[in-house]
Amino acid sequence: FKIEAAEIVVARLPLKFRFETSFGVQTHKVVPLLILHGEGVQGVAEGTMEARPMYREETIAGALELLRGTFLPAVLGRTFANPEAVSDALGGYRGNRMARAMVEMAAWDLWARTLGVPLGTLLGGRKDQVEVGVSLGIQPGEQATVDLVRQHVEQGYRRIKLKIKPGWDVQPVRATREAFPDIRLTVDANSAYTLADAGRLRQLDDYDLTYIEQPLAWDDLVDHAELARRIRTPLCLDESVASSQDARKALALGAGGVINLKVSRVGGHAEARRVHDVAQSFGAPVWCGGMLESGVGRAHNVHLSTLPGFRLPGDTSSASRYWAQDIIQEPLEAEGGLMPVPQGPGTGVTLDREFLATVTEAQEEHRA
Ligand code: OSB
Ligand code: MG
Repeated sequence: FKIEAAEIVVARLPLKFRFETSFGVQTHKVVPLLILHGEGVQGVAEGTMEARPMYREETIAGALELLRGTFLPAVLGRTFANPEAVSDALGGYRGNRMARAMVEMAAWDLWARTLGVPLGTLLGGRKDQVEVGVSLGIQPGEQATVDLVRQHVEQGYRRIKLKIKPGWDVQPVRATREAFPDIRLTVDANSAYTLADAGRLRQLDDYDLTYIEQPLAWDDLVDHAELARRIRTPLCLDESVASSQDARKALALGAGGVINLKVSRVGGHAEARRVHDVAQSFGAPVWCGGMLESGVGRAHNVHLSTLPGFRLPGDTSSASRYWAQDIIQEPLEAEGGLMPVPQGPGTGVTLDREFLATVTEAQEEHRA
């Protein structure tokens, strides 16, 4: 397939809820999109880096500059045998995996549409629906937490993940567990603790959590391995796994027993599949994380989640939880905790160009 032209669109969407994590509070999402135009088809991907380097080191401004100056010139006007060849074209560059993933993921969508096959099928997935949970931001108190959990349990979500931070950890977990003795419950600290907090984190062992997600530093595996020896609850790594090599090292060290797999964080679908395969070889489950994606990124996530190693519910909850209106035409709605995989070629979703235009902040075109 040929990549004839590229379009960058930056949109801004208001979130329906105030999302508080150990990083701070989010009320809007800036959505950078890359649209690759082939011969009569287009492939679309969403960047998941944020304006500021809080989650990982990448930023939207940095990604756009790399796309313009380096990554797009490496692929525009060229013909590729498959999406792996596209990532190979960017393989000499280090880091910046979320930026490279925009090119790689758009290429997968383009290729899948060229072949007329759903993306998940091309990746080797066989499911037509995937299990999903929700990630709930920090609430003002225990009662507010329990009320919000109840809403989502009633909607059928198969796992509740609570964001925690030092000073707000055991309290919401204890309250939630007392109100819901049987739900699958997890927490996510987004790197807010250190090994000095091991005693506090060990108190979470009393609440039957499926895992504690990324308690320690974003770039650390050794301390996670030490913490894993000191507490019973399994650790799940998110920020710390940027590649299949990271996954191998993490699992070999015992730094975690579960991986939150985000396709953009690891550089695209091909690398995500390698992370999935490494985890499978260690017998470790993976699940699909989210970055508050619009329907574009969400559809990519849902397709990736059809691989067999995704054995725990993902964060790809209903798009209507996040947005009053999405930038794609199709609804992405879970029912009973199951998200249907969009059918049709590629991601199976289509940009709503009319609505997108109303939320677009910047737009540019690139040709060879
Ligand atoms: O740590 O998984 C995370 C959102 C933004 C950045 C990091 C994370 C998250 C979430 C939200 O937990 C998941 C979602 O609903 O998309
Ligand atoms: Mg996380």
